Amino acid sequence: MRIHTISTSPFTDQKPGTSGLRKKVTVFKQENYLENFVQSIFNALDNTKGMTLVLGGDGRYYNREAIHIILRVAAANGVAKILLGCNGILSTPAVSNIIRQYKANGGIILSASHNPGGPDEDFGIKYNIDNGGPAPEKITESIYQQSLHISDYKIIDANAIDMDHIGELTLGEMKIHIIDSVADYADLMEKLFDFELIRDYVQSAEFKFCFDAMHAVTGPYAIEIFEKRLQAPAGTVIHEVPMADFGGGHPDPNLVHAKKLVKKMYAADAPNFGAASDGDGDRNMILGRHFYVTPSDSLAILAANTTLIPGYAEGLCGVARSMPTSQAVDRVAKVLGIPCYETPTGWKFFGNLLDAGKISLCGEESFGTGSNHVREKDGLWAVLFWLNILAVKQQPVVKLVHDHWLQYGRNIYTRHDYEAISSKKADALIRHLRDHAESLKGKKYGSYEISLCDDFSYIDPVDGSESQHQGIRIFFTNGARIIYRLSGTGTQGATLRVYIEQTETDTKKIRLSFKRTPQELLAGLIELSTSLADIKHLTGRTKPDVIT
Ligand code: VG1
Ligand code: CO
Repeated sequence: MRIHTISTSPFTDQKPGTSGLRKKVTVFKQENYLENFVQSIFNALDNTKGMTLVLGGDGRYYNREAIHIILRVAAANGVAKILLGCNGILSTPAVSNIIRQYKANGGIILSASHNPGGPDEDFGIKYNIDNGGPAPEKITESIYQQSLHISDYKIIDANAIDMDHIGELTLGEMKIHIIDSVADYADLMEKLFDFELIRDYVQSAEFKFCFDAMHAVTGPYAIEIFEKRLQAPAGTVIHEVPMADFGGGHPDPNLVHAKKLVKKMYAADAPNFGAASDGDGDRNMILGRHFYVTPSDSLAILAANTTLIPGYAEGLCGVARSMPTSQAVDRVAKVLGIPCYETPTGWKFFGNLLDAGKISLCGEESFGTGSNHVREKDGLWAVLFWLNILAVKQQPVVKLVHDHWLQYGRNIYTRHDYEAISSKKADALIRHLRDHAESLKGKKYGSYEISLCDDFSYIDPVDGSESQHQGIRIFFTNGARIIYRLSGTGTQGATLRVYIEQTETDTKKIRLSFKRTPQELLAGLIELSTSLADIKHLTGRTKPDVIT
């Protein structure tokens, strides 16, 4: 095996964002671009010699080519063994599980998650550590620093391997185990949930279920779990074949992009339960018949019903949510008498809390829910959690949610995204808010009075690391909140996310809210969110591109 040391020069744009490095495929295809980043990962790790790593991706365009490059760089850096998903496919939660199950030293996930795929679309790469979770900021920052100072990378010559058959091969001195992408993950799900009960439920005449895999990574997982192991009728899973371009769609499970599923769920003969997952399988959207469950509510409902699930029968030690996620789960934690942590956006902030046994369930408003079973958010896990609850309770989704609100109170919630605005304008908007935070306190707008405005910063309670500038928060005296932050996953300009939340504890008003949409219920606060940040003037936009 000949190891080549190739001279290279740094790219200045390899700073990992909320979830790894995401760029257009055309950027990744530049000479040395991927090689540089992979070598920077290895340089940031103490010692790559003898390591075992997990490798796989969501099957998007450039997945296979990237795997070949990564294998050759890994072999040259002395990595001993790679566990590679068959066909190069592994969902993000499956990677997390495999790292943990086989005690690997880490893993590399190739995905740009919910972003579209194809020659002119997005690609991404992310490093996960030995707990199975995304590398913490300390490591991503070190990878970035390495990328800024890299002068060469190591690579071996090798032909493309056959990754489409389970088995073992060697590349130079490195072993490659091509593993079944689905089996270990499906086995784990069987350990956590009551498959027998769910099997009966999904086969009963009165229950109909539809899962939209969005031509992304979860197709094979969903077929194995829902149609094979749980014996749901054939056709329960739609868009089940993973495609390099996700069939031309955005693999983003929300009301805008999961069109076919949403149409089905709002039709006259709609199924009782609908769900979808994203490009890499870590997100989930939950729908009932003619009813959409807000992700923040979904998290709270899972927390409130945990003890119905065999794998969580002992209850929760604590919960966490990302800062912009609604405070619905806080209410449940309060009733349960357990701590509730508030972290910056991104799953990497939950890892320490999960490892330290401070929390066992966590989630984000962006269709992400997970637990201590792995160290990533987990789409199919959340769907199974819901199925298990429904199988025990035998109630329509809408009733379950309404009853939850009546018992715990309702956090009416929406997120408005302004996509692909110029970075300069977006930065100016946030800076403007930050600079005026102090002066906003005490200001009154109709029935809304600002009690506090700040820029969220977080000190990790486990390792003391500090993360600043995580979003501008505006609190109102009546419990409402507006939050502004810029996305860290986009590949074009900046995306401004505005999170709007209002609390309601009066059961009479909660009942009245059943018939109205969050957009109607929050109209006044939404209006205020645009005027407070001067969105129209500073970005030129009159309405958001995506509302969830
Ligand atoms: C978004 C979401 C965040 C999520 C992240 C990764 O980040 O808001 O909650 O953790 O995507 O999810 P941002 O910085 O664009 O707001 V995924 O499914 O892309 O791995
Ligand atoms: Co994702």
